[in-house]
Amino acid sequence: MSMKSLLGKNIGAFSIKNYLFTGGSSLNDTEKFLFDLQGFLKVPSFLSATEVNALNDAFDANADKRGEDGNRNAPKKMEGRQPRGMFTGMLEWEKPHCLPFRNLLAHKKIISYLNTLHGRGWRMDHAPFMLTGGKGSEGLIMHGSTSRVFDGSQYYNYANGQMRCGMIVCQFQLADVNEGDGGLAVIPGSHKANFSCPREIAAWEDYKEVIYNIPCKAGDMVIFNECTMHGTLPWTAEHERRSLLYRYSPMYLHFAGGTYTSVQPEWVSELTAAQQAVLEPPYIYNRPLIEDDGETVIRPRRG
Ligand SMILES: O=C(O)CCC(=O)C(=O)O
Repeated sequence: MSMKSLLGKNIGAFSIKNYLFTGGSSLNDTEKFLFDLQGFLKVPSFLSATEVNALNDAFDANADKRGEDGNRNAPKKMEGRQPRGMFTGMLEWEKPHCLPFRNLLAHKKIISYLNTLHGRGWRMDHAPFMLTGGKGSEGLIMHGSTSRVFDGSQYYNYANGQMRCGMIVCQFQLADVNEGDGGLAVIPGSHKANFSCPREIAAWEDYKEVIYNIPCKAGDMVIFNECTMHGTLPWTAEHERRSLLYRYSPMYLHFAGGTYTSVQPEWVSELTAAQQAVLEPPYIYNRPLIEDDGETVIRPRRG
């Protein structure tokens, strides 16, 4: 559906209730404290075992689609390792394999996190991808805009009782990450840093103690702000890394480059109204907003 036609839709459904909507569900106080403090939050058991199995089964059935992560900015002394593996395009895989990925787009449990960090009306930024790789897969230098400059695409702001973020990343672990296995690492608190991160720290050579490789169980989700310094430590475990990344931005922002068209591909029409809402381009008026049930969509003229 084009943006033009969408803007013309459902204005009749607009109501005072919608206009005065309450802002939806929110994080609990502990989660708010931790995200504000750290610039990331681990949410244990976000996915059920059934959901993890369905996602893993879909990857196993599409093992031939594995590519390489083209982003090979590893610290110099780590050069020569094998590149990280990457899967993309899962939302378009043949049924039933695309379905567990489509179900994650507007997952009922993600709503409170995105409402709290973006305000309502958040949207998918980039396409989802999975990072994988066996023992010896290379890392990626720590990166993130911090707070040393204002970057409208990746930022952290707290004002008037609200946290607000530019692009954020939801990383769903589909395999355990034990302490020291490698994979996602962050510098906690760096979303508020006022100085550039020295290269030796970003390349995890010195001050290793400030870099935190987040241990997780399969099914846990880590949500982090793109402005929090983050990167990848080389994978050391015998089992394969399996980290699925969905990135979301506020409704007025589009991070990924290129000229985009607002005409959606045919498969999008198969999605629920809530899932389609997440794939809308950036705009404000009459934007579809997802209610806490993960199904109902309202379209107030302005949120
Ligand atoms: O390995 C990770 O989880 C971090 C990935 C990352 O920072 C990136 O793809 O930009």
